[in-house]
Amino acid sequence: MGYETILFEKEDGVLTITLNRPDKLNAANDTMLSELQDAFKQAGRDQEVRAVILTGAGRGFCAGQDLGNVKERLDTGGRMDYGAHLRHTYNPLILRIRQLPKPVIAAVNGVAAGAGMSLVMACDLRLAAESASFLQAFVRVGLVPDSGSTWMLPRLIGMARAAEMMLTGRRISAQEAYEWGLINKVVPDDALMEDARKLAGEFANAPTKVIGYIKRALDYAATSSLEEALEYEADMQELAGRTNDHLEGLRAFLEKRPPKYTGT
Ligand code: T3D
Repeated sequence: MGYETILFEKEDGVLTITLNRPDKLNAANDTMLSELQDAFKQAGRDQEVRAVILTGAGRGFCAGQDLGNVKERLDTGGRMDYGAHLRHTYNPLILRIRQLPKPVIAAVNGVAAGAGMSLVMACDLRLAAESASFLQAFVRVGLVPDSGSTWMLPRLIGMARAAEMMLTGRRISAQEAYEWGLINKVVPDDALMEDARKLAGEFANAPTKVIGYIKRALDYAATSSLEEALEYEADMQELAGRTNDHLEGLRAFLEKRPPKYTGT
């Protein structure tokens, strides 16, 4: 695929995107941010892709914004326009991941800091290696949590713990993240990718279109009233009811055999 900062590998319906700047713990520079946008766009368009794994090369998952880049701007007398930068890079990327109508699994192989942690939270399911860790690094460099952190983190772990992580910048272990509900599972370091591939493989045989509707319904419900959520569920159910996979699921149940979903 010709990317400089990420690896893009497709196999058996699963696309694995690997952040690949290991010397910098996969800190995100502008090239990486635009390559990620492009990779997730491809994932959405490619009918063969039915699940995505996001992981990191080396000992880190992603250390957030590349602060070297920011320093270069300071050294040349300029200030970084963070608002504009966020609006053009991280914000559309987070939305693209959330709105991808396919499941995205984070396989967190090491530290996830700042916007790197936001990338983890934007995924649908999160597996982490025992040695992984998580921090809201923003405050440590005098910045406000961004890239959706203020929206996603309290929803995952509650306001008290989110405030603690954001205000102190404290680094938490994978085990603590699991106990707090930030991630779905902790696995031994050397089993992480195998576990992630197994899960993604199950998704590659799941009713993909319907999974897209479930993602939409969950995100919608996060900011709506019960009445609105009920109405939206009815809309999504109507769409699900028109899929081939719904019919196949019904037939398979009645014929007492495993379903063969095509994702359509
Ligand atoms: O508009 C906008 O862009 C605003 C967006 C902001 C979003 C953000 O993400 S702000 C937060 C940015 N990230 C951070 O503040 C985290 C900085 N990194 C760290 O605090 C630590 O590296 C970690 C706690 C993540 C890991 O610590 P440790 O001891 O395991 O590793 P290390 O030795 O600090 O890092 C290893 C190398 O990676 C090192 O390079 P070197 O010395 O071996 O050449 C280090 O400089 C580099 N590195 C780590 N994080 C970054 C980085 N280089 C550039 N940018 C980084 N964020």
